[in-house]
Amino acid sequence: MRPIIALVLFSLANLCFATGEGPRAIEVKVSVGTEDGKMVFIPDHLEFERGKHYKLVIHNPSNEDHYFSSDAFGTHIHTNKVEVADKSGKTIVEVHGAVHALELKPGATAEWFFYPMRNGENMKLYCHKGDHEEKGMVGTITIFGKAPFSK
Ligand SMILES: [Cu+2]
Repeated sequence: MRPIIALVLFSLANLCFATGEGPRAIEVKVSVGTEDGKMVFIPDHLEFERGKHYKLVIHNPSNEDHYFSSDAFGTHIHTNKVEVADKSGKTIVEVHGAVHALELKPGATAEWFFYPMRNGENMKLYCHKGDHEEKGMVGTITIFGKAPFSK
């Protein structure tokens, strides 16, 4: 019995690696806008700790386009990839390389896989669509903690 369990666990671990998100990505969800059209990010403050691997799930539940933009955030992380899925949830696009803004169409979801690299406190998050920022579509992102291999 034991070898079979070990084999199953081993296969599961391989599956995790095969998806490219690693076994320990911490999932964090954020909404850009709301179903009833409010100009907000929910939550409007995000925190990430160095030494951990994150999967930030950005969803637009509203009826209009919204951005998830943060120039500083983009320079404080290492982006592994951004995945975009179709309506069935199947990944149709993978974006690799540095990213600092995403525009999400109504109903869209994107998954941003990254490692926090440098500390930053209350880095500005905003939506630069039309006058959304002035209407309240702003937030902050903090990266804290020590580098993984420092004492
Ligand atoms: Cu917006």
